[in-house]
Amino acid sequence: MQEERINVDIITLTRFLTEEQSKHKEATGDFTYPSRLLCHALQFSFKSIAYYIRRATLINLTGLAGSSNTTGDDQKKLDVIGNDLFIAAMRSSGKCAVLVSEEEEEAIFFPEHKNARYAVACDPIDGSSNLDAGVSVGTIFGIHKLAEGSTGTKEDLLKPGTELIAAGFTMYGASAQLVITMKGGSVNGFTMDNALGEFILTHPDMKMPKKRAIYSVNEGNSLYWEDSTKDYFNSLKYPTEEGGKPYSARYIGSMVADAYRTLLYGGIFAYPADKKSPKGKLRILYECAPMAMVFENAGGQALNSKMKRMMEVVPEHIHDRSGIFMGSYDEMEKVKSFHK
Ligand code: AHM
Ligand code: MG
Repeated sequence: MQEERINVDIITLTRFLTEEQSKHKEATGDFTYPSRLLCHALQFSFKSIAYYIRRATLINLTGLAGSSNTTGDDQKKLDVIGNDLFIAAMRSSGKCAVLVSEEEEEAIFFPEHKNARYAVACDPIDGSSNLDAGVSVGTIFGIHKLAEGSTGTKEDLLKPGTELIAAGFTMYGASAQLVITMKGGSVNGFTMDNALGEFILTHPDMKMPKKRAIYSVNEGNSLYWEDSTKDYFNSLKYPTEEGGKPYSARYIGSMVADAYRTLLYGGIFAYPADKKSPKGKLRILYECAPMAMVFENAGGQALNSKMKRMMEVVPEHIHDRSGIFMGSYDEMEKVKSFHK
């Protein structure tokens, strides 16, 4: 019988970031990596949000909090807790000068931390309408460096995704999966080991399949879609070439879960702008731009509904929205050809 080999050289997220940081510094002499303290704080917020989500049904954390957030969505009790946990983590890191959260109308400033050099945008619990059914949700984050001489203003975040120094998400599913990427770097996936209390590198250097016949979109909105969007999705369902097979549809309704599957399996995820929501539904700073960075760094593409590179879209306001199409490289070429 073959003996099972146990991996004793485990790469935790902390180890990974430390090693990457020193490699990067040696290569470029530049410090474009988020500080270790900020990353520790992020990790801690993911672990604690995962913990509360797992226990929600047992400790009366399901259902509404009785309030609505800045974008008019009803807040779940867990939205409020996730937000509070994230804010506390960023404050205690001492490295975050300004934070934008989906759950807060205004940016939050931490002027007590004079040496803080980072601006963070986050959606603490994305897809929260799914929470009470135990469906996967996630936290999305994007990190910018403060402009030279800035002590932290909204403008430090009102920048294109191309200036993000790091971005990613954690999906709270059967296990907690953290995906992170740095500017110009690879995409790496970590799985939470609850026994060790650590995120372990399980998906190094993630690359998206170039194509896959899976589409992920809320087709309930198709009545409101532009004709080009209708034509594109119809072409996936009713192939005209001989022997062509229709695509499979997969839609969870949690961007993080739909994006994670698309990243691993390939295909396309879209939330197009439409006649009902001409500006789109998903938010640029803490949904679209971080995901676009992950997809591009994994070899995919991400565009807005005007077929502009999502990473180059500059929000005017912190909660601005956009239509988005993101997916495998070849599939995105097809999207473009229908939206000329
Ligand atoms: P939320 O941040 O309020 O949870 O909304 C964002 C979510 C995304 O996770 C998901 O892709 C989308 O809304 C689903 O919207 P819909 O229910 O309209 O399909
Ligand atoms: Mg959201």
